[in-house]
Amino acid sequence: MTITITAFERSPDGGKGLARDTRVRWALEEVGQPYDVRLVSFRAMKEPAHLALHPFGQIPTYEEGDLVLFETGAIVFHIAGHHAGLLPDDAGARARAITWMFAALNTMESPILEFGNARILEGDKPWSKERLPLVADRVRNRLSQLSARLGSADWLDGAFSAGDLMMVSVLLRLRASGILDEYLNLAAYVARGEARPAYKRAFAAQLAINAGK
Ligand code: GTB
Repeated sequence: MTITITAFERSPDGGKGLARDTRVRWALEEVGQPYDVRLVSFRAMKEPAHLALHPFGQIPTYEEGDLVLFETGAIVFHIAGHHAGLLPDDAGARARAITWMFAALNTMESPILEFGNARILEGDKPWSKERLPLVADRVRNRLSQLSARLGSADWLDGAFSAGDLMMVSVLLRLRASGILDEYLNLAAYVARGEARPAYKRAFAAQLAINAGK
């Protein structure tokens, strides 16, 4: 069955791969599933046809026959659950990989998004100078804890899994801030993720759409 995802017609990052369709593309590449992409404008995202797929008017969405999904956590979990390559067969290891997906999305992504908002959207507010260090320290706190757990391992729990895919995708949002480089093992972990052929294919595919826009 054909898989179709949606992505920005024009990503505000100009092809840095930070929009969340990249993590879905990466998952599909890891499991070797071909997919189509439907590009949507910011205006089209808020119109009824797209809202029928995504109640919050965002990208990405995922369509496979009658199935329509939104939320990258749910989409990557669906892909990982239906194709070999992203979740271990052993029940315990599988549950731990899923735990890392949730940790990436709940425990790590929340302060990272807040930090991004504080840096970019609120940077011109009079209170920004006071608030930004607090928000940055919340991120550092989580990064220290994650760094301690990862230690010198390549991946979070044995072999590469959907948990790593999601964690690397979330950490990538920090690169421009320089904060990730304070944690050498995490910077190397993210680089390992980016070096995977499947990530490179996913990145190149979104770049082909967004480069030069
Ligand atoms: N929790 C949802 C998920 O994981 O799927 C979040 C989806 C989401 O935030 N989608 C964003 C969106 O559609 C695109 S990825 N935004 C439009 C809107 O809400 O109207 C977030 C994003 C956007 C831009 C950059 N960038 O340019 O660097 C990075 C990430």
